[in-house]
Amino acid sequence: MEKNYKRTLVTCALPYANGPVHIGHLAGVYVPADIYVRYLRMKGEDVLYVCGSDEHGVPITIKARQQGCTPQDIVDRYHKIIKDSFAGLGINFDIYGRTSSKVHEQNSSEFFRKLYDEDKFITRESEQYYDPEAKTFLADRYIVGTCPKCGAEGAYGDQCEKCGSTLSPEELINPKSKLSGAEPVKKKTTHWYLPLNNYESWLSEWILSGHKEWRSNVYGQCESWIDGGLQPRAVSRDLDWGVPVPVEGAEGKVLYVWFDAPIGYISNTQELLPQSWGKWWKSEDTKLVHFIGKDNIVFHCIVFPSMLKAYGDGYILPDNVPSNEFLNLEGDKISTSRNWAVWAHEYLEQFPGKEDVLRYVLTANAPETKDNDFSWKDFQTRNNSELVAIFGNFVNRAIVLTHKYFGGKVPAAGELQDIDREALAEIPALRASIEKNLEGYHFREALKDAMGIARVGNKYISDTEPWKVAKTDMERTATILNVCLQICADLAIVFEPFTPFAAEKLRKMLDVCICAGVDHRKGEQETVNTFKEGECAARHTVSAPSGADIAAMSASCPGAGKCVCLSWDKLGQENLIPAEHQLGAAELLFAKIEDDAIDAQLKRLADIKAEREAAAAAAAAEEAAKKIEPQKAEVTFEQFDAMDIRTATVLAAERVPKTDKLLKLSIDTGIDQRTIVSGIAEYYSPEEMVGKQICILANLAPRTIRGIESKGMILMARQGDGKMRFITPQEALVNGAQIG
Ligand code: B3M
Ligand code: ZN
Repeated sequence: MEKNYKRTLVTCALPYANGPVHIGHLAGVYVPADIYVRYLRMKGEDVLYVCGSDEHGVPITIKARQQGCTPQDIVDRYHKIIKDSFAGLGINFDIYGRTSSKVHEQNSSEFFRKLYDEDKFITRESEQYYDPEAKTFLADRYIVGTCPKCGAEGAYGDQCEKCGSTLSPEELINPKSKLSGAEPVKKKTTHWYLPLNNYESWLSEWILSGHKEWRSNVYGQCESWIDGGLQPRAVSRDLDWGVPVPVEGAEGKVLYVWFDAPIGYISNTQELLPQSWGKWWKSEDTKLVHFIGKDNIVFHCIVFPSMLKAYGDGYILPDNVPSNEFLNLEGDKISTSRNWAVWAHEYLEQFPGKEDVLRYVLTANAPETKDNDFSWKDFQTRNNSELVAIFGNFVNRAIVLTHKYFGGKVPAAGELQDIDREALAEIPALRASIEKNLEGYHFREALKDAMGIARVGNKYISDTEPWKVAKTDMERTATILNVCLQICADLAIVFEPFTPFAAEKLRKMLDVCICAGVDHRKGEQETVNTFKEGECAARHTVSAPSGADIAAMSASCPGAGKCVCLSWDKLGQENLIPAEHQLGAAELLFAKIEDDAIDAQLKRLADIKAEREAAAAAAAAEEAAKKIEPQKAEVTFEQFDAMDIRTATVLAAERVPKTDKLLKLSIDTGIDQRTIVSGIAEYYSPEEMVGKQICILANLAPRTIRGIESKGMILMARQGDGKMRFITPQEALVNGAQIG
């Protein structure tokens, strides 16, 4: 049943501040959330949009150790990079906080303390790995060893990155501490656990009976967790980075990162709205929506709700938890450790002015119901054949022709013909579909419909051909261009959630402004401008209390009555821009992306792949080199003594024509000068061999190889990978010295 809420609190998963964000994060969480928030704001709804960095957890401490700096240095660095990337893409949270903040430390400590005081935890003693030299417990990631599944060295205690197997430290062969190299020992330690089993029937009722509308991937995961039987979950860790466990006798223990991180949503809200945060978190009138990736489902649907339930005090639960599947890159899993990703901050540097293109492609290809693939070719095609050729082309033709024939003033429409009415009639229908899709978290479909409006416009202008009509009938041309400009205004509204930069540019061309809704970035004041200054001729700004209705906001705009103010509720209505309204200058909305830009990206990825493959081949060869052949059958002394092995020196060497492997060597054996043909060209050039002292089996029966008589054999040592080296006396000797 749809509840009637008064406000919406949207949270996005807090990215770990141990690396930049990539397109997988953007497609999975942040772009869809941003579309949703922008849409609700344009409808005049009161929305709070909260995110921040997740700055605790073991990976951050590992990265700090690798880089020889402190965990604080790491999170400071990545917090900034991530924050700037979001801002660069137009993802404007009301607050982008951090879990290393003071507010959060207090808040999460207090949260733990209350549950502790009320006996909501159980304690359990368990054996954990301990580094006797570094004198510290070891998180699974801190233990490395040989993978029991694939034999790779350097597998972690929780996962082998080589074969992808999930492991436990017990399974590792030859486990070693990453800190000291010492062999970890088991040691007893006590931790606090949240007994999720106590919340099982409540969770089942709330989710399995109450939220059948959740996406099937989310619902399905919840169902399998609950049906599988919930277990107590540790909420503390032995670690020196994080929020200290705020009870006596807990030295060296911190809150488990997945205990403190979701509380970070609350802390960040408090930081922004120290007085009024409660209405966002503790009012049944608030609709809470968590946007997350699929690997976060259990924490947001099972663990965090159980924490809030245990805490009580009126905390609300999410109304929905839209979660996407994963995005792949060029057919391969995105991986930070393998550098197989498109990083947001690099994209912004390499494609300035193309923020919207990424937002568009990631939405058009969003992995909403299944894993999906990002490819640079598709990126280029979607830009060139959709954004440029349909949306941009339509807008450009409409505005340029209006300037050409009517001096940039919106011409009045005469009587509409069927073709005009039919085009305009499509828009309200598309709007209804867009709204339904956005409200149901189907962003891909919603974008398709929005693009549908651009297609309507593009088809209309192509079919009506105002540039031809203008030769004979200016009145009809006026009507056609009026219709086109109304559709442009619709596009300036409908694309605001999806491609906000282009929508803004379009509004500038049309010289209209828009109510994009109140945001809360100014905190308690809640009077942030909605009409951006300089956006229309009146250069007005407007302030309104959050949640004010759109009509009231528009009316309070200083430019009301003087300029053209658009808002979501006008989408698909008639006459959005009145006749005689003066347009701004025409600009290109989108620019073509040329092959060289795409080729550069493909090359970068190909280089990464080649590097990875070369490293894998080198590692395989290293393994093969270690392979030792079993000993041959026994020989007698006499058999050995029959072999005449001598020192000799290479006098001349040349390649045997038309072969890759053979060298023809003239050698001085001390006994004579002779020719030996040897298969060592793969390992030595002729130049390298000349002058070298070697060992030969001198009395081997001669053989003819490629027409050359070879007398004897050069002694070589051969490794498991086939690599060969000739044998040379440890000190120069005369040629012909006997070996044995
Ligand atoms: N940092 C995991 C992630 O980025 C985690 C999300 C926390 S949300 C409270 O995938
Ligand atoms: Zn493995």
